[in-house]
Amino acid sequence: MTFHILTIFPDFFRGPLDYGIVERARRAGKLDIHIHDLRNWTQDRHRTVDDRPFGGGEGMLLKCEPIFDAVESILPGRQKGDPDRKVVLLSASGRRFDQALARDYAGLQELLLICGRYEGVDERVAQHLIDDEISIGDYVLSGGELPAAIVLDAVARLQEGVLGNSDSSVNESFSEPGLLDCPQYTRPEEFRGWKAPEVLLGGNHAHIREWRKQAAREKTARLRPDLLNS
Ligand code: 9D3
Repeated sequence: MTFHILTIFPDFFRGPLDYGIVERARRAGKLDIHIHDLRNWTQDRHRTVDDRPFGGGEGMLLKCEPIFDAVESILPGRQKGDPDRKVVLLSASGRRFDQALARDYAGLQELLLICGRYEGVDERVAQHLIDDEISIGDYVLSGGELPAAIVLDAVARLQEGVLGNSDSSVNESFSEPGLLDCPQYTRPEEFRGWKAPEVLLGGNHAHIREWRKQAAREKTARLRPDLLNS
C-alpha cells in the first residue's frame, strides 16, 4: 500500500516511521511512504500556506490553493469518492478514527493524509477535495502530524504480510472480542515480593483460559466500563 503525507513539517516524519514494524515493512517493499512538503505547491516568493479567517477571529487557516494543487499532483486523475484512493484530512473537528476505520483504509491502494495546522483549514478543502475528515480523539493537539503518524501505523500493520507471527494479531485467540487484553506476566515468578498468579505457572490450560477471561472482564470493568455497556 502507498501512503502520502502532506505537511508543512516534512522533517517531523524523520523518526516515527523509521522503527519497528513499519520500518521493516518499508524495507520489505510492502509499504511505500512519501512525505510531501505543502510549501512546494505555493506560488509566491514567501511560500505562503496560511492566511487570516474571513469575518475575523483568532489565528490563521491553511489556504486552499496549495492543498488542492498538491493533492491533484500527488494523485493525478483521482476523483473524490474513488474507492481505491482516499484523501483524508486530520483535523481536531473530524469524526473519530477507530479500528473499524483503520480496517476500511487498509483495503485501499493509496491513502493521502493531509495534516491540519494553525486554527484549521479553509472549509472548501473539506467540502470539495477530501473523502474523510478525522480526529484521533477528544484532546487538543498542535496539528495533524502526530495524528497522521498514528493513523499510518494503525493502517500499515493491517497490511498482508506486515506483521510477523511474533507481533500478534495472530495472538487474537488470546483475547476476547470487546474486552481489553488480560493481564500478562513473565519472569521472574516473584519480583519484590509480588508473585505472578499461580494458575499461570502450572500447565492446566482450561484453568488458565478461564482465569484469563475473568481477569480480562475485571480489567475492562475497571478501566473501560464503556466497552461493556454497548
Ligand atoms: C478554537 C479551538 N481550536 C483550538 C483550541 C481548535 C483547534 C484547532 C486546531 C484545536 C486543535 C487544532 C490542531 N489539531 C489538529 O489539527 C488535529 C487534532 C487534534 O487536535 N486532536 C485530535 N486529533 C487531531 S487530528 C488533527
